Amino acid sequence: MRTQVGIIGAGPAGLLLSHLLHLQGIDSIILESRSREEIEGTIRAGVLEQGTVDLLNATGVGARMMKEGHVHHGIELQFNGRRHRIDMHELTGGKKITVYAQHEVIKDLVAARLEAGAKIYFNVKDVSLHQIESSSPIIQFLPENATDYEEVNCDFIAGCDGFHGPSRQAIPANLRVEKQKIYPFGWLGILAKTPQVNPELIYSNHERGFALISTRSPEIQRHYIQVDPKDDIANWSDDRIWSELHARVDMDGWSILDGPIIQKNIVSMRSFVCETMRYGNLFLAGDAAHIVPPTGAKGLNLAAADVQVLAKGLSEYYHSGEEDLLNRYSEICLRRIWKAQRFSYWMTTMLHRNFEHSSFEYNIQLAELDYVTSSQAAATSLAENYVGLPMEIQTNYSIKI
Ligand code: RFL
Ligand code: PHB
Repeated sequence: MRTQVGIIGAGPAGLLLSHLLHLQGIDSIILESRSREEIEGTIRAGVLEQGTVDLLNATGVGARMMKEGHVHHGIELQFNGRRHRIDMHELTGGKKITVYAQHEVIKDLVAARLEAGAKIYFNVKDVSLHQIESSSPIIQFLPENATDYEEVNCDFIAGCDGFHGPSRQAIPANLRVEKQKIYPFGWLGILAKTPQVNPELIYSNHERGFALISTRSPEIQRHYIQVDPKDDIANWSDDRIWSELHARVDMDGWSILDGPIIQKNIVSMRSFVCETMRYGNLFLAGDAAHIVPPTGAKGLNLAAADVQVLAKGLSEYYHSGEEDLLNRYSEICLRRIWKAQRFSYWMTTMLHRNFEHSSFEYNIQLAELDYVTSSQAAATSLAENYVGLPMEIQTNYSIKI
């Protein structure tokens, strides 16, 4: 089969890229190793930057997000037994974030793509990339329930297959420039059937470790606690999780509410950048090229920013033969990526308890929090990064779906 852009991965990056290309008259095929049910049911991100929300709205896939998502004008930082609000709306001239689950974004994008007649192959196996240095790269794969391999012949391959996918590995190791930091922190995340306890997210630095109070709806809450990344979820009974959450976020006269935990898991944390985001006619986007620790809530938003640049570059190439933007793809994306890396690293090191640190370093963390919550300049810096720095490249989409 033939298409203009072969996309590996139906995560936020791959689906959004396919959608943006379609709006510009460019054909794509998506290959995804998991089932539609699985990708639409995996619990991950929750915070969408203003720019991501604007992009989803401008391209006609924001209606449900606007109805069911929750707009937040601020966040709260808790330390030393006190809570301090960062008024992002006020500090950024009216910008805000929207809490809307990643798998809901996925559902909206899959529905829009299928309605527009897109080809998405779910449950594919053995995806491999060939001839990526040439102008006619090939993706080989085993379709669901098939015994014979098939090929997608395309002009470009978009590697949107997340951190563990094959796309990044297809770039010769000696040409790949990669930088990474592993943290001694893990996040134990839960979804719980309990009422919302606070109108805004609470990021808590506590002696026992970091905790985050987030939400999904008035009835379903999303909370996280810092744990050892090598810890086993089997060691965490629901009672133990709730008692740790209480210890880390409750204050005089205020308490989170326990309830049935419907999902729990532990993820480890790393910062990673593959600076070689283009090799021949392969372009990497989203987690395939970079990972941020979730404390800054940036991963999905960065994926959306990458594909916005890539879609515009491909559009210029197909509509006017202009390759300048494609040639500058890595350079343009990396400026935003490194700023998001800096912010995510800063939030992570400021808010987590590093048990290998001395009390000196812990006091520096608390002083940083004190500064950020008492200086307008420092709070503004946090706020403008949290709501999202301006997009490097913008396109006026005419909605045709
Ligand atoms: P994804 O979502 O990993 O999608 C990649 C897709 O590729 C498929 N795939 C393959 N397909 C075909 N063949 C293969 N060989 C394949 N190998 C893999 C996979 O099945 C998958 O469907 O990457 P993408 O699209 O780049 O999107 C990135 C985001 O998912 C990620 O950055 C965010 O979830 C990060 N993140 C957050 N980001 C935010 O912007 N705001 C947040 O509030 C936020 N919170 C979070 C987060 C990530 C978290 N975890 C689980 C690490 C909270 C958490 C706890
Ligand atoms: C979430 O609601 O899942 C969430 C919120 C804020 C973060 C990370 C995840 O920084």
